[in-house]
Amino acid sequence: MGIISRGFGGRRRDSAPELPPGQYLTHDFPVLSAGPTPRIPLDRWSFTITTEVGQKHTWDWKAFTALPAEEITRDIHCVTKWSKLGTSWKGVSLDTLFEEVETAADFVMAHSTGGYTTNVPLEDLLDGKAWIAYEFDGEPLEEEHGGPARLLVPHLYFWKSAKWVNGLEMMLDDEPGFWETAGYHMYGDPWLEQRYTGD
Ligand SMILES: Nc1nc2c(c(=O)[nH]1)N[C@H]1C(S)=C(S)[C@@H](COP(=O)(O)O)O[C@H]1N2
Ligand SMILES: [Mo]
Repeated sequence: MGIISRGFGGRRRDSAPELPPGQYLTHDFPVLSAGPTPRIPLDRWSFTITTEVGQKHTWDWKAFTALPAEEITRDIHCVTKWSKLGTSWKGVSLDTLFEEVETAADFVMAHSTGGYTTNVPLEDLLDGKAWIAYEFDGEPLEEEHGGPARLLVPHLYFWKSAKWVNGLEMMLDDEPGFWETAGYHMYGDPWLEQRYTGD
């Protein structure tokens, strides 16, 4: 060794080849919430996919956790520049949830208890790319991190992974959610550094 490279400002930061541009490595798990943490009892939890013609597909906690679940290990990247590598989750693939859904719409608005929303193209939720996660590191997902269940879309910036998600609404046109309305990028690919509108 002997050579220590310094980042901007002279601060040393962990970096790794698997980090997207502009990101630094963190080993803790920061909590980022735009509002208070809702407490959602499991007997009042439900998740609904609403199609563009108003058809609803709803799962309560019992039905949801009876679906086949997957163990997921992925890197996550927050737009505030922290990345966390190899995070472990358990959840239901969106492929499973969309099996019984008929839709011609290409865009999705995720809705959360508390009013948070975020938009994602449907194709970014399918083919093994997204889950409704309810365990982290082998434990029930903590409320601060979105428990009982959150959307997990690890290939996009983490603001797309809506905590306390309670539904997906199919949309014919792409519309901005909470942060996208405030100037965040409509798509949010961390490898292309799509942080803000115009990136
Ligand atoms: N409902 C809801 N989901 C949310 C947020 C939020 O404020 N409310 N923040 C987003 C942002 S900006 C990030 S970086 C991640 C943070 O998740 P964490 O608190 O588990 O680290 O959640 C995303 N999902
Ligand atoms: Mo974020």
